[in-house]
Amino acid sequence: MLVGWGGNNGSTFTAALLANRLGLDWETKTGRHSPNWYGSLTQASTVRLGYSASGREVHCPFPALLPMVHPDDIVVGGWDISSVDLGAAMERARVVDIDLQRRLRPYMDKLHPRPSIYFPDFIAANQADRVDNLLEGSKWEQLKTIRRDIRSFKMENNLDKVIVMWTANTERFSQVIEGVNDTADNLLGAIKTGHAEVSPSTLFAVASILEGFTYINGSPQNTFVPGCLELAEREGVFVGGDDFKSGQTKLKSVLVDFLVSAGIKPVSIVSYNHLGNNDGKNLSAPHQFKSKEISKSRVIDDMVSSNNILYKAGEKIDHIVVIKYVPYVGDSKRAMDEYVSEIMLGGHNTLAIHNTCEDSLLAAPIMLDLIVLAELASRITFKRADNSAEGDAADYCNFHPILSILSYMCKAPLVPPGNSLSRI
Ligand code: NAI
Ligand code: DG6
Repeated sequence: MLVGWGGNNGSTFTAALLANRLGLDWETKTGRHSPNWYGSLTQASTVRLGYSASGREVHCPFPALLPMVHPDDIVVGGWDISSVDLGAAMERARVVDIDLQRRLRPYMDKLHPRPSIYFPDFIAANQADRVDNLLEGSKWEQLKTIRRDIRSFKMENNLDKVIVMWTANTERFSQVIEGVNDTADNLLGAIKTGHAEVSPSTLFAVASILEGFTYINGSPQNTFVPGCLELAEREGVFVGGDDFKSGQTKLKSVLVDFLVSAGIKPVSIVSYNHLGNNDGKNLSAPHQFKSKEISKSRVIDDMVSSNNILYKAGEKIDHIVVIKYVPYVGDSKRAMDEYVSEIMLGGHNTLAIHNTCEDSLLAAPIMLDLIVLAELASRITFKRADNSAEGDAADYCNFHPILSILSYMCKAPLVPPGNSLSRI
C-alpha cells in the first residue's frame, strides 16, 4: 500500500506493474517497446556464482537465488490527499509514453486512492491546490482509520501480507521532544492528545507497525522518531528507509567510494539538480528542501572517515546540494555534479557529470526491490553462531526490526543503534 499513490512514483510504479503483468507493448517514434523492470536489482540483475568446471564464469538471475515474490503477484493500493484516479494521475505525471498510457487507462481509471491524513504544516504550502481527499477526525481516529484500511485491503484482496511504503511528499523534519515522541508509549500518548509534532508519515508508520506489517520510508524526513523505532522493536515489526537512492546520490556513493579507495582525495563536491515535477515543486519550500539536503549530503560521511591518510580527524569535503524547480522539464531531472579531488604533489582532478533521466522511472524499480526484499527478509531466520543448543532445539531469530539490508536502496540508511552502514 503506497502513501502518495497518486504521485509520480505511485502512478509510475502502478503503470509498470500492470504493463508487465498484462504484457502490454506500445508504439513510440523509435519503434515498438515491451515492458521490463530495468533498474531493478531483483528483476534485472544477475549474481556471479563462480566458475564452471571448464573455468567459465557463471552468473544467475538474482531472483533465482531464493524464492522471492514475483511482481505479478503484488496487488497495489493506497492513499493520497488528491482524489484523482490512477489513470488521471498517470496523465498528470507525464512520465509514461502516451501510447502505453492509452493502453493502461482502462485498468488505471478504476483505481482510486483512499482519503489520507493532511497536516498542512508538514509539506509545502504550494501543495494545497491538489488537496481534496482527506480523512476527518482526531489524530487517534485517523490512526484507527488507516489501521482499518490496511486490514480491509488485505481481506478484500485475499493477501498473505501487506507492506506499507511512504512515497508521498517530502515532509519537514519533526522536532524530537522529550515526553512526546521519544518513547513508544509517549508517542502513542501524543497521538491520543493530538500533539502537533506527530507527522502524517509517523501516523502511517505507527498504524502499519500496530497492524504487524513492514513500513518503508521512501522520503527523507524523520518519520522514524525514537518512539516509532521503539514501537517497531517492541512489536517485532520491520521498518526500513530512508529516501530512495535513485540517481545522483547512487552515483555519488559509488564514485566517492571509488576515489577514496583509490587514494584520491575528493575535496569539493557541488551537486545541482533541477526538475519540474511535483516533487520539485514541494522541495522548492525551505523546510522540505532542508530534509532532502540532509539526506543527499550524508552519503559521503563514512567514506571520509574511513581514510585517515587522506582526511585528518574532523576534516570535511566542501559538499553543496542545490535543488531548483523548473516546471518545463517535468519529471526529466537534470543532475549536474562537479567533483574536485586532490591528486599527487598538489595536482587536481576535476570530474563534471551531467545526468538527465526520468526521476520516477528510476524510482519505481527501486520501490519494487524494497518491497520484494523486505518481504524476503521477513521470512529469513538464522541461528546465531554463539547458540549452544543443538539441531532443532537451537533458537532461530529474525533480522533486527530495523531492516538495514534495505539501506542499499536508500540515501540515508536506517540502521540499528550502534551500526554504521552509510557506505552501502
Ligand atoms: P509527487 O509529488 O509526484 O507525489 C507525492 C504524492 O503524495 C502526491 O500525489 C501528493 O498528493 C501525495 N501526498 C502528499 N502528502 C500526502 C499524505 N499525507 N498522504 C497521502 N498522500 C500524500 O512526488 P514523487 O515524485 O512521486 O516522489 C514521492 C516522494 O519520493 C518524494 O518525497 C520524493 O522526494 C521521494 N523520492 C523520489 C525519488 C525519485 O527519484 N523520484 C527518489 C528519492 C525520493
Ligand atoms: C532533487 O534531487 C529531487 C529529489 O527528490 C531527487 O530527485 C530524488 O531524491 C533522487 O535523488 P538522487 O540523488 O537519488 O538522484
